[in-house]
Amino acid sequence: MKLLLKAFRNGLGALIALISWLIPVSKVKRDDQQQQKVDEKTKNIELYQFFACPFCIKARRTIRRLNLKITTRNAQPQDSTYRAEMLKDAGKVQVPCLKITSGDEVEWLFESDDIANYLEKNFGG
Ligand SMILES: N[C@@H](CCC(=O)N[C@@H](CS)C(=O)NCC(=O)O)C(=O)O
Repeated sequence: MKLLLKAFRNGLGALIALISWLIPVSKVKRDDQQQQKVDEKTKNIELYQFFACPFCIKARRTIRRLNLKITTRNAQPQDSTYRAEMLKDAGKVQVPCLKITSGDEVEWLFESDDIANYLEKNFGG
């Protein structure tokens, strides 16, 4: 029963991910120089996520709309090194989560609303 529910949830999530991918977003436009600056900043940001999690879909959509090159890390498999890293360094496994690295400092930002606000504040129009 538990397995069936999990399969249903994952299937539904995958369907939402597909629909979200098919629905176009109105992307933020920048000139080449501005985009390069933004790309330089986002090199230090990674999104830890599960493919079919609705909160992660929302975060990926924000990233797409803001035209950001942010690497995604699959933390779903139980043996994922990203999952283990998150548990060890951030103290819990919860996605979506932004890993923001500046020099030796690492910040883990949880909560899809806070992630959207952070990205909007730093890279919005
Ligand atoms: N309030 C959080 C909810 C995030 C959440 O519930 N994420 C689930 C996946 S959909 C999670 O991280 N579960 C941990 C796990 O399955 O190990 C947000 O908006 O980001």
